[in-house]
Parts: sequence; structure tokens; C-alpha cells
Amino acid sequence: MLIKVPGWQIPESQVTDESEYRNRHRTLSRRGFLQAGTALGAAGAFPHVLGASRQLLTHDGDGGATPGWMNEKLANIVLGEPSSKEAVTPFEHVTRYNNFYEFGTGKDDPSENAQGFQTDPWSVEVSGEAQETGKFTLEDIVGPHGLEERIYRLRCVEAWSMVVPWIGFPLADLIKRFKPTSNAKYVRFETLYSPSQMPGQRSLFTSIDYPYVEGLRMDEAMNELAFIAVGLYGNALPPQNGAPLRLIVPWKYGFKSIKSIVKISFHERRFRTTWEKSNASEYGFYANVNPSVDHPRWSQASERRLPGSLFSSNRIDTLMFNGYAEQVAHLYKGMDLARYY
Ligand SMILES: Nc1nc2c(c(=O)[nH]1)N[C@H]1C(S)=C(S)[C@@H](COP(=O)(O)O)O[C@H]1N2
Ligand SMILES: [Mo]
Repeated sequence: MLIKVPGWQIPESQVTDESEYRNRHRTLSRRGFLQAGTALGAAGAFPHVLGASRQLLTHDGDGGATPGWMNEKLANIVLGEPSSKEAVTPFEHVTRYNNFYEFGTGKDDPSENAQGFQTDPWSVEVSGEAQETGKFTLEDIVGPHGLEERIYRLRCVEAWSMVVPWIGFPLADLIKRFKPTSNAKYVRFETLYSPSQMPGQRSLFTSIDYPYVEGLRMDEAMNELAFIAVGLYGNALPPQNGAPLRLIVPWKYGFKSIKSIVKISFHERRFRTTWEKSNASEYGFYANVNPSVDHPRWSQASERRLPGSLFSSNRIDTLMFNGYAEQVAHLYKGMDLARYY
């Protein structure tokens, strides 16, 4: 059988760094993108297409709290092909250098302040232009989906970047279950509002209008790259990374990848997002990674790839659409991306 290898799957030569994580030697099958959305049970039936098998990137301990049904799913992660030939960012950096303003604005605030964050029970309310709406438990949302690992670059608007081995499933597969109507042109996501747990939401000095809101145009949301992450490095998401479920939109600046989602809704018209409200001239709705459109206060032509070292900040060129142009450029045909930033 011929399986088309998606373009974001790049050779796996350098994705691992043995000193930075422990590989638990799970034996896993993997599937090509074409099986995404089909019954997960079929995953093992498809042979590898790229030769030698790769192992799941894992890190012992420090994962988020996991209900039993989730553990079962985590034991059956299917490997997507690596989406990057760059070295994966070490677990310690992925989980201790974070932006999650609800837990503080310092990079190490979320890993400290989010530790007791309650993610079980968790529910997600779905509303708007769709046939299947209502309140769903986390198990309702995640249960029907097989989990896969996807290694994506994450490029923050602040000009630093990482390469993260996420665990999750395609956003498109989730959206299809809600049967959006033909009026649904945009999808909106909202983070939990819980000032008692989130010190950033209690702060008098925040310019952010909580709850955090993000969104995508429907065709963006249905793109093969848009992903719902429920884990990283083979385990459930740590709270600081957006437990129990978050969005990952790898071709856009990181602020689009909204964490700890409690609401999803479908809309005919565009709504305003948190960062647009906070500063529309600096943070637009599209927020596609674009080295030729500078942030008003700094250049976006290059980025600092974490972790860097004492001797090198590890600066690399920023790529159009964060390197995913082949998969997403068609979505913006005819649009002036300097204007729709
Ligand atoms: N709810 C919420 N989601 C959020 C943020 C936030 O402050 N609150 N920060 C965003 C930004 S700016 C980035 S770069 C990424 C960082 O994700 P990470 O900490 O898992 O690397 O999360 C995004 N999602
Ligand atoms: Mo960011």
C-alpha cells in the first residue's frame, strides 16, 4: 500500500538527544497522515513508510495528572512522522519556560504557580453554529480520538522558539463531530476563568481581558496541521503547558495556541481575540509567522531557538509560516499579509 507522506514529516535523524530524556522503549506502530481520522484500531495495520522505526519521545515523571481512561490512551500513542529535523527542545525547557499569563507573566511563573491546577473533572462547552452542541466531559471530547505524537516547531511572537513533541489529535477530527453548519465561518476558543486558581486573573496590573480568547477561520481550523494537544513527551500535559487540552497552530505565533480550553463555539462573524483587544496594532487575528512583517517593536526575521547556551543565543532565521508554507500558504492566497497580520 502506498501511503503519502505529508510534507511536514521530515527525516528523523536528529530529533532525539539521549541525554535530555529517557526513552521508555514503548513499541509503537505509526501511521501516515492519510489514516488520520480513521478508526484508530487500524493504525497497527499500516506498515512504516520511512524505514527504521522511531520511538516515542518520553520523559519520566512530571507529567500532568491523568485519569484512568487517559492512561489507557497514552499507552497507545501512535507515532506521526517527525515534523522537524531540528533537535527537540529538552523537557525541562518545554515545561519551565512558558507563557501562560493566567499564572503570571514571568517565564517560570506558570511552572511554579500552576502546580495545584484542577483539571479533573473538566468540561468543555460547545455552542453556536453547529448541530451537536452542549457540555461535554473531557472524556467525551478526547475519548473517541486516537492519540498521536507530532513534533512541531513553536514560534512565539517574542522571537524565541522551541521544537515540542506534542501528543494529541487533529482539530479537524474534533470539529467534524460537532457538525458545524454552513454558517460557521470561524471557531472560537476560550480558556478557563478561575481567579481563585489563576493569580494572573486576580492581578490589578494586567492589561489582559480574561478569559483568554482565541480563534481561527474555519478553513484554518480544518487544516491538517491544526492540532489539539493533551500531552507532551509521551505524558499528559503539565498544567503550565495548558492542561488538560489546548490548541496547537504551528504556523502561527504561539499566542494563537490557546491553553486549558473550556469553551469552543462556531460563528458566522469574526470576534475579537484577547491580544487584539489588548493591542490590535501589535497582535492581529491572523498572526501567521512571517519573517518579513516586523512586530512594531522588534524584528521578526530571526528567532532564538531554546535552550541556547552561555556562549550562543542560538539565533536562526525565521521561516515563512514557521516552515509550514507548503501546508498552509494556500489558505492566504490573494491576501496582503502585511495588512492581515
Ligand atoms: N490561556 C492562555 N493560552 C496561551 C497563553 C496564555 O498566556 N494564556 N500564552 C500563549 C503564548 S504567547 C505562547 S508562546 C504559548 C506558549 O506555550 P507553552 O508555554 O506550552 O510553550 O501559549 C499560548 N497560549
Ligand atoms: Mo507567545
